[in-house]
Amino acid sequence: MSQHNQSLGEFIIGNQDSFEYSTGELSKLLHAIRRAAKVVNHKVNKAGLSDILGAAGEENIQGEEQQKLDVYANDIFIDTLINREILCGIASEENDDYITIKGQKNDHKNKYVVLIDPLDGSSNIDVNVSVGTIFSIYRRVSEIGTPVTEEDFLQPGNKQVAAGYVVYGTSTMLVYTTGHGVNGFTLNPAIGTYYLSHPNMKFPEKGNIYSVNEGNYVHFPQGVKDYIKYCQAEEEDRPYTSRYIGSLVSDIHRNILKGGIYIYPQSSKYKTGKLRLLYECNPMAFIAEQAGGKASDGFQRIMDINPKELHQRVPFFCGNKYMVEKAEEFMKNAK
Ligand code: AHM
Ligand code: MG
Repeated sequence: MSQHNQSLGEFIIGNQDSFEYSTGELSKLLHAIRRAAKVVNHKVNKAGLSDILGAAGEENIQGEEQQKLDVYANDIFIDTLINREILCGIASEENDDYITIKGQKNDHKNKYVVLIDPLDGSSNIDVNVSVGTIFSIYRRVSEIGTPVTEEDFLQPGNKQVAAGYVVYGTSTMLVYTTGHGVNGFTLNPAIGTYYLSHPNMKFPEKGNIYSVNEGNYVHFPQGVKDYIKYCQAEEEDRPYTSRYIGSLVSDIHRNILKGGIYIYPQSSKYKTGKLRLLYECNPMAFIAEQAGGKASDGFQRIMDINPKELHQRVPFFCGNKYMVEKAEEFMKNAK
């Protein structure tokens, strides 16, 4: 990758016309996300140097301890996105309720909503392991000129107009889709520009990685236990190799590049799974499908689920299509 590669800014402008509504607003929104991600990246990179490690002393709506960087990343994304005339609302993992944006003229004329997990996997920060940001973008369904409603956020994933993630890893990458394939951009920190480094990302045809928190094995449903045994069996291209970072963005990113399946199932601890449908699973599902993969709750397509609440959790099976289908087969047979 060099500065001869296309920059993210050039790419967004160059591909603006392939977007159905093509008013330039979505491009502006992606520019804003790109900018906020740079600021968060800067902070994440210096995490051991400034007083930013550790807990902030508060719990979020889901009863999880907020890390200082969770709060910081949330503020940066919200402040950056709110001040542009594009969004009518934002929902975040870190906020109990959604935020209504009236717009500078107080006329509620903006068309898009964003759902965001500003810093996913934040319990990994203190030990210098990659974390990420996940975002999902929809057009509002309520009438323009009126305040945004919950209905605008509770749309099924198949209505997403764009989704993506940022991985703050050994290098920082922004990966996104608007429904025309998946493209990945790597940040050159020296000049603060993202360059197209991974055009048209696709799962490789074959995968040999399974990613699941096996410490919870005894609490898993029988179908998942059976599938894990299948992954470990000595046959054809198996046993698969086990890789689990515990940082959704990094685990999925690796599996797209190398081929594999990620599973966070329901368990006796998390009755409906741990991951959140709207700002974790749906955007990752959109990316996975656009990369030729599949995302399911074990029985049905993630993006066809009709959400009932903002912080809803779902079981998540995501990866190479044939691997997810195999896991679904085990889930069905164990029912
Ligand atoms: P978070 O949003 O509170 O960071 O939780 C989500 C994270 C995912 O990144 C990760 O895949 C999962 O939780 C790990 O959970 P566990 O430690 O139970 O395996
Ligand atoms: Mg999260």
